[in-house]
Amino acid sequence: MLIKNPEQIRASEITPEAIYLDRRRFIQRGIGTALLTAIPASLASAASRYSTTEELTRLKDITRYNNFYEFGTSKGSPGIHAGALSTHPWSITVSGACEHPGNYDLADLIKAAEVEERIYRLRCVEAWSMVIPWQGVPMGKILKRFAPTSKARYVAFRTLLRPAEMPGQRRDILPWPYREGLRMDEAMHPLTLIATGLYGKPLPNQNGAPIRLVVPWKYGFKSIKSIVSIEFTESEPPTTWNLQGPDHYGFYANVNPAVDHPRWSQKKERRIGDIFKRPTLPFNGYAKEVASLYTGMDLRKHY
Ligand SMILES: Nc1nc2c(c(=O)[nH]1)N[C@H]1C(S)=C(S)[C@@H](COP(=O)(O)O)O[C@H]1N2
Ligand SMILES: [Mo]
Repeated sequence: MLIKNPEQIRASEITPEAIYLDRRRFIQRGIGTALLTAIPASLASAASRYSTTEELTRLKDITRYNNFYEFGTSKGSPGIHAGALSTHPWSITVSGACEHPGNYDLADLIKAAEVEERIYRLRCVEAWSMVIPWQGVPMGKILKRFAPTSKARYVAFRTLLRPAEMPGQRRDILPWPYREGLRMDEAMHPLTLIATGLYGKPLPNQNGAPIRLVVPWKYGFKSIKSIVSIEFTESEPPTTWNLQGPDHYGFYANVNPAVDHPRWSQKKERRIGDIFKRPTLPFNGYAKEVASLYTGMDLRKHY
């Protein structure tokens, strides 16, 4: 086998993906991080017990095959148009049933030192899936700082409304701004992530810069992008896809191979990059961690 030494590798051969994978290999072998100053602190932490070891989806697919209707409805549109969105400065309004409502600057909300890596499956309701190496902070850690009161039973999220930079918002595709929500125990679950990056780089705009939600056991539409508002509520908040099609898109939207969508059977999925389909798992393979949140609930009714 011919092994190239670093001088022989042309710069053009080194992709951000390759650099990221290489760093991970060093970390996994336990090589002291003091020597590897280029490694973000986030990646130097031990592999999370919540991460999958499945093969990662290619960066090119993660950033060129997207759903972000604010930038158009075809898969390639966000990759083409989202670059125009300006994400500096970015602030988030926190309101509702909590002791510390206010307008928070993103940098004050998320400290670099807290960022960790999570490799999660993402399963879209359209029956495709990916494996994405996110960087982010467990949502619960952030929500706790606002001291939600006993009246806070749900959390509602909203995406930025800025038609000047989001061409999809100039058309009546969805009720804008995009809204999502979680029950409080779902939001506080350790798997629920506020993502700030992927593949060791700041979040690309098409993936929801500067911060987006990632709830790996639910269909992808719950994982709302480019969040500007967090509100603690007493009752179940309205959500975009549920408003659009109440019979097809439930509030819970837990991945469930036993409940089909009229357009897509949910029994199987195509992992982007694969040829053959694979079976879809209940709760997207996270049943051990999250099934207990739904004890006593009829998940055929609460789809
Ligand atoms: N604001 C907003 N968030 C969104 C969407 C959207 O159209 N607008 N699409 C959702 C859907 S349907 C999916 S599958 C995921 C896709 O995330 P990705 O493009 O990073 O893979 O984002 C979700 N978050
Ligand atoms: Mo989706």
